[in-house]
Amino acid sequence: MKKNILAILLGVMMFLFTGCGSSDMIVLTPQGDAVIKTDGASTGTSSGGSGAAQDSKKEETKKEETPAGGGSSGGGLIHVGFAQVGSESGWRLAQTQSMKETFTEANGYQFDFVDCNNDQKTQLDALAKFISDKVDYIVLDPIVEDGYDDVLKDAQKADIPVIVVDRNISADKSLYTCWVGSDFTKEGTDAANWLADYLKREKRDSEEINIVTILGSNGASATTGRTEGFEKAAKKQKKWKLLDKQSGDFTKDGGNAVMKAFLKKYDDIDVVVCQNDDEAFGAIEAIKEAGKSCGPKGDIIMISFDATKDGFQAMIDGDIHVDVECNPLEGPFVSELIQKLEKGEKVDQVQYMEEGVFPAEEAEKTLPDRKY
Ligand code: GYE
Repeated sequence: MKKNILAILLGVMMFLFTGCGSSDMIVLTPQGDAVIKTDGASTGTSSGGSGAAQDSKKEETKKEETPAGGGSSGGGLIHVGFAQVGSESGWRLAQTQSMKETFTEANGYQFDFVDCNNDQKTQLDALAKFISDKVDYIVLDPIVEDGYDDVLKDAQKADIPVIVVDRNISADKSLYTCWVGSDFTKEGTDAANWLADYLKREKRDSEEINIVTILGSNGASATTGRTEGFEKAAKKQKKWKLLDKQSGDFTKDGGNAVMKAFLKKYDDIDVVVCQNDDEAFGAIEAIKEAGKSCGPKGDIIMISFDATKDGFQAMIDGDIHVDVECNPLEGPFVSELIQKLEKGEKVDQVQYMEEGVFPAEEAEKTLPDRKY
């Protein structure tokens, strides 16, 4: 009898401890505030904890706690090493700024920043150096998804917590402390849903629609997620034809070169999906040079991702139809995680930034409030 009461008590405690099985997420607003958001889309499936890289989003949105680790060396500054992807885009510059503004001496940090120039070897070397320098925390924005397992094992052996930001990695979740970034697949789905609604509103939903995509960098999870989300939703649209896709490497020059090639190859492009704003700026130039036009009053529908201030300006200028937001203001949030880990608190393994979809007609009104 006593045993039963104990079991019930234990059960109640477990229920409370695990957050009542809810699927709350901490998300970041574009203003950089951390807020808890309940994900209504998440199912009540029991946690499998498989650790497989391709776990479904439902699996990922669940709150998974991970043990704290590391701790600052002595009473001085907390030493943080950040291996940044590069400086390929406006989004990237905003993310770098957010990190640099956060990890200052005044805020109690010693900050080592390495711009890895989109080169994974440089990034792996930077991570190895952080380990040999015995930093307190490593922050990694992985250029591509694969190839970090060994260095993460080294960091783990050295007892250095690794916080992965922005792009995802395929390494087992047990090899890093946590990840904070964007739901790229959702961004791709949002873009496709916007297009379906727009075509309906324009009474073009019975027309054949030819779509080309300027992909981001090959192997980056931002590219694979956006592509997967868009293509899955596009499959449901009988009239959409995905003509072609090529990488523009998340740069303006890349977007320009790919768009030029597309315009040579196809004379009936209806939609260009640019996987970031910089590529869109390059593509817009190529379209205009070819004597065509884009944007709500033009020939070609332009979809972009990131929603930087320059992206907003391009919408106001009439060149882009819609910009799907990707929030780069991760600095304060990563700092908050580190402060929790310092206190020995547990942190959630997966955390998403809060993001929206901005159509051109809202751009003028929204631009003054934009932070990046
Ligand atoms: O969309 C692009 C940048 O990883 C989300 O990388 C990021 C992407 C972003 O270069 O502009």
